Amino acid sequence: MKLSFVISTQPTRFQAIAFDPNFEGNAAHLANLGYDGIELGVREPDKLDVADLKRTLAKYRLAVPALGTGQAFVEEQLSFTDPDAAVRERAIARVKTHVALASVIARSSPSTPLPSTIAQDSAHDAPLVIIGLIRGKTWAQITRDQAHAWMVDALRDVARAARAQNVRLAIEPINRYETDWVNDVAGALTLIDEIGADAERVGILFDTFHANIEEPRIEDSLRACGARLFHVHVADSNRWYPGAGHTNFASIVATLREMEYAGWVSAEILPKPDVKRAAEETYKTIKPLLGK
Ligand code: LER
Ligand code: MN
Repeated sequence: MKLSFVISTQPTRFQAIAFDPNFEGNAAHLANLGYDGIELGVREPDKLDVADLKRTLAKYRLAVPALGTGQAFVEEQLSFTDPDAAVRERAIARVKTHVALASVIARSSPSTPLPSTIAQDSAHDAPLVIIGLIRGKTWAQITRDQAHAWMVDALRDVARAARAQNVRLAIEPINRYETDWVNDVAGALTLIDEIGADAERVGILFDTFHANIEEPRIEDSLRACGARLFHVHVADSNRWYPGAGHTNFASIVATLREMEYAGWVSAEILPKPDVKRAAEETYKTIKPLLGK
């Protein structure tokens, strides 16, 4: 298992993600601590200086395991279920730019070369685009069934684009205070079945913060993901760094090990007391559990 830390590439209202204009400073700090990668929260991929980003990632030998898309919802209200068709189309088009960016970054990533035994079009280890808040919510003026149908259609469309570029999608169950559906692993598994994409293309991002609110037993819900578990976000029960609350990370990582999960564990946490300290404390608590 590898360890990464979520950083936003621009200022955001989403609190559990650090933005520091000194991206290179953050990268240097994370690399010095021993992190393997940076997960990026990107609102508008087309506005990123990709060459500069790739230069920094290569300099510090950091991979990008996943791209977050939620800021397009938080900052611009783009979603797959908006009653306005033009907004839905913009949301789909936006996530396709995330897919394209994930593919470009992965190809240049120095620390995640594809093993030679794995064909270039294999989904194994392919970069992830996260589908969280961007999937949208229900609305008073449209039926829940209609919103659900739009969400499923959008996901099928984006999954096709992901397949063409060897990118995977990770559906993130998000707690009830942030969205009014797909709050738990059971809901995400049902949705994935409905999308009908190949098993290796669409899976689950399991976030321990949301799970602490929604899942009866975190370990059982992790096991329920099985091979659909594509990615893990760690945050403690208060969304501070692991170790600052009462979530049992030793038991969580032991369960991941038991499941032979070989993916990434990514800290998506409040930048408290500050980004650097949050990254240091996370590393201290999580890295020894992950082993090599
Ligand atoms: C994003 O990964 C997340 O966990 C959500 O809380 C976004 O609001
Ligand atoms: Mn998350």
